Amino acid sequence: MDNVRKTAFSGVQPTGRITLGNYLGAIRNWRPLQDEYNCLYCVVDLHSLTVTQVPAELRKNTMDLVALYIACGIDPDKSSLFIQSHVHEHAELTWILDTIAYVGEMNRMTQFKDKSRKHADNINMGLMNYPVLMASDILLYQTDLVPVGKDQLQHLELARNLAERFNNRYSPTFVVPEALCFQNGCSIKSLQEPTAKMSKSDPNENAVITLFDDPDTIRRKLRRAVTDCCSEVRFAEDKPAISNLLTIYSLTADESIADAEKRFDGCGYGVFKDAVADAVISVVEPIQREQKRLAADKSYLENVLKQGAEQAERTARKTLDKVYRKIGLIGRVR
Ligand code: ATP
Ligand code: LTN
Repeated sequence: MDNVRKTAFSGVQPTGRITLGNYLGAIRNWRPLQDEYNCLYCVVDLHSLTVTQVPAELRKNTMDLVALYIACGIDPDKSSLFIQSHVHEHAELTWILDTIAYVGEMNRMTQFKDKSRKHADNINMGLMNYPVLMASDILLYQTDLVPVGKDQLQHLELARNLAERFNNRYSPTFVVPEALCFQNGCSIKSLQEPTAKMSKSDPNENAVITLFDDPDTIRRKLRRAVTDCCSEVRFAEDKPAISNLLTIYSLTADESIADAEKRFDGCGYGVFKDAVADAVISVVEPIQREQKRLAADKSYLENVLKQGAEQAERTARKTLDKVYRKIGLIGRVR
């Protein structure tokens, strides 16, 4: 790894079909960082185990997501692209950080509370520990920058707190990371319930556009999207549904919200929704084509993952050795 450049790290869980929210809020913003930072992009499969997975589906989703990263412009020659479970240091550092994380602070995590409500029959220790594993992902690589959607800011704050706590208790060891949220921290909302975020695990398929939906499905879902009263295309707090569609349009058509409001002034919702569909399809279709091509090339993907894990492991091992030493564990003679 280049020691002069700063480091960026991010990841997405292979918990299902990647949504337009994941793409616009996170993955899309990763590509431009590659020329300036040492980038590590990870498929965080261990995180996804916190909710029940079907093993065969998890395997498929993981490889599909690797192909999708590349289709979205992650270049394996510029970035380390790897699967979290391939670098065992992630799980090991989690145990160490667990011993300095307080149950009280973990209990306050919004995502933990949300997921506990949604999966009341499976509130496992992993669900509560999820943010510590995420902190380990980040801190292992001495990460400076973490490009994520707005919903992850609380987790990032915990990573910063754990880094500072460890540094204060022992001695400076971890870089304290910063979040990078684009478009003023854009958050794409559900098409059916525009005050909730669009989420891959939403059981209502009509609420979510995935990067795997075909053009007809995308258009149908957008036509069925709920709207607000008064058939006026305007961005406003009391118009969450139309504001969400305007955000999606603005990001996919690359036009400001103000220009879009002017363009659709007096057009009515039908015309507007079709234009949103056109813009979304024009972004999603080329990615989809490339993803499909790459997903079929198993040996290429395996090579990318091998190289990515080897690169990641070198830095991860160095950090973990340092951590073990500082806390008083005896280093293994090799
Ligand atoms: P799940 O439904 O399984 O919890 P998710 O859709 O919330 O998944 P994650 O894997 O948790 O997706 O998130 C991956 C990345 O996408 C994160 O950086 C997150 O901030 C971002 N992200 C997720 N949903 C949205 C959204 N609706 N709008 C913007 N960014 C999002
Ligand atoms: N919790 C994140 C996924 C994630 C992540 C990370 C993101 C796991 N580890 C490290 C950035 C950096 C989420 O998006 N739900």
